[in-house]
Amino acid sequence: MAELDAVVVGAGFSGLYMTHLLRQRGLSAQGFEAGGDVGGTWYWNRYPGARCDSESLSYSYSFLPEIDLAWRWPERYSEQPEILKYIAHVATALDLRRHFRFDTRVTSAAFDGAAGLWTVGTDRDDRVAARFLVMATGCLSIPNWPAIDGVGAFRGDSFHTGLWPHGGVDFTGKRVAAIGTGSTGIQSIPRIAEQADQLFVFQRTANHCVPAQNRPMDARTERAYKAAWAENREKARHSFAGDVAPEFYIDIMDLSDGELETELDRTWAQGGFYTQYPYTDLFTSREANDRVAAYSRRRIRDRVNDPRAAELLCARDHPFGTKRLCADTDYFETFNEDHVHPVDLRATPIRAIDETGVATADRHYDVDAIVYATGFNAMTGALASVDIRGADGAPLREVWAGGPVNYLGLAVAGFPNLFTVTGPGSPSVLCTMVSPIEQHVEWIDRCIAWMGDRGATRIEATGEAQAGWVRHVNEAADATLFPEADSWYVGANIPGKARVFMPYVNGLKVYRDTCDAVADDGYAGFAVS
Ligand code: N01
Repeated sequence: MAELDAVVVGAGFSGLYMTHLLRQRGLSAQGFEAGGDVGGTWYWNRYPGARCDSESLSYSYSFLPEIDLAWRWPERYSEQPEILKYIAHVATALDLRRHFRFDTRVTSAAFDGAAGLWTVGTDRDDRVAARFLVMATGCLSIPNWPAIDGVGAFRGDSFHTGLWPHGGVDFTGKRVAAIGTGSTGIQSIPRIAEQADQLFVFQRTANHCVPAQNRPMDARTERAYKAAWAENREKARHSFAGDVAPEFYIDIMDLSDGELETELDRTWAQGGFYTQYPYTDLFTSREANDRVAAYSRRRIRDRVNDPRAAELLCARDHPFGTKRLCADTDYFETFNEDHVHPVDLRATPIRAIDETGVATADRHYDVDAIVYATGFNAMTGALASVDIRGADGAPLREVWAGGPVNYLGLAVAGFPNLFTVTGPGSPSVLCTMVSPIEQHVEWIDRCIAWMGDRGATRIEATGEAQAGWVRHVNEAADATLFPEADSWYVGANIPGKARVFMPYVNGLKVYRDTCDAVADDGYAGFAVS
């Protein structure tokens, strides 16, 4: 059996950078990737309208200034093919593909305490041993097929947005059911509606949504950003959300109604996440949040002609932004089209899917295709899908049955030399993703180098440090409105999943400082031998 320094699972932004750093240190690293090529999320999510809700100029590696400065993003928010092109370019430039086995899913990983090695197995019968195991498996990579009776019975075409066919899908002339109105549904529904003959949008919960205000890349903005590239990148690294947008300088509750209206008009015109970055009390004061939510509903009513449809599309059951905020392009106007029909699943729940379509409480919808925009088993799903066994043989999925526990979102007590990138307990999904990915990967790289320098071969989070971190992550979340929503952040989208708020809400800067302090302190909270 091959014996390596490290195995890296996943060839998205995280796994590629991790592999690059390990190889730069002269360590042997084998990567495995279930997809046929690099890209991670951007390899799988090819649904119509798939686009990044983070600004293109911030959504790339900061450790490659030459590529970054030369790269031309066509739009403010990049479409999936553009991002995949960028990742593929980086993989080629750094010659990273040769370190990966593609079309290969890691199925098991067990730590042998005596040898101090992980034995990793795949669905293609690979078996390799490695000192370190880095799970760079992404936060949103295990598609959630909803638990609806008869999902497999449908005789037309079924698509999950997270497993979209590479050749694309032509819905021209088709009757289509779209189930799910989160970020993905909101991006894809307008594009599907452009082709479909009839489109039925099955909505269980209206989500808060702001206009993306996507547009072709503005040449002046790009020039200004690149002229101050190093400062911008440094600012993003030490920001709350890994971005350059101005953050937290306005108390909503200090503003009169008129002032707030003007202020929100301004941020809505900027679009996207700019609508949540400036506000200090948006996620801590229900009253402040309610005022923004009310404004957002008014803006939707302005866009949807049919008042009943407009009311249906207005989010009410959770505070603004406490489910991941959606950003739309033409979503609400789509419902002004005669062939687009919203279906209110609160009033008429889906009873079953059958051979010919979708049966709700009050009627049957005959369709040719069903699109499931039903999300993912987020943050823990990919880790739980691998049979990972720690030093005493305990399976990670059982250790996490009551909710994920770890130290710094990076390491789990009882699982030596295992690192997770952007796992639960880290700010990850609350940020522009590439920034926390770089922070995690660089921290892991530094840790492995530090161990090498002092001849250490084993590092493991202590139970005490882990308990303290889990407590801190929970307390931080409980000081906000986030846990109120039935979101994937708390696992509420997966039946039976423990309800725990998984991301770390105090932001990237605080998190980075904490992780750096732990490292500076000789990896406090870890047992090293
Ligand atoms: O998934 P979701 P998503 N019957 O879980 C509905 C990221 N992302 O793929 O709210 C009927 O948010 C469910 O209804 P409800 C981003 O972080 C990023 O849209 O549970 N409906 C909901 O409407 C995002 O948050 C970008 O009541 C069912 C929908 O399906 C994350 O991916 C772009 C159902 C699922 O929404 C996930 O977004 C797109 C059922 N049984 C996405 N089960 C970027 O910008 C579920 N639903 C990078």
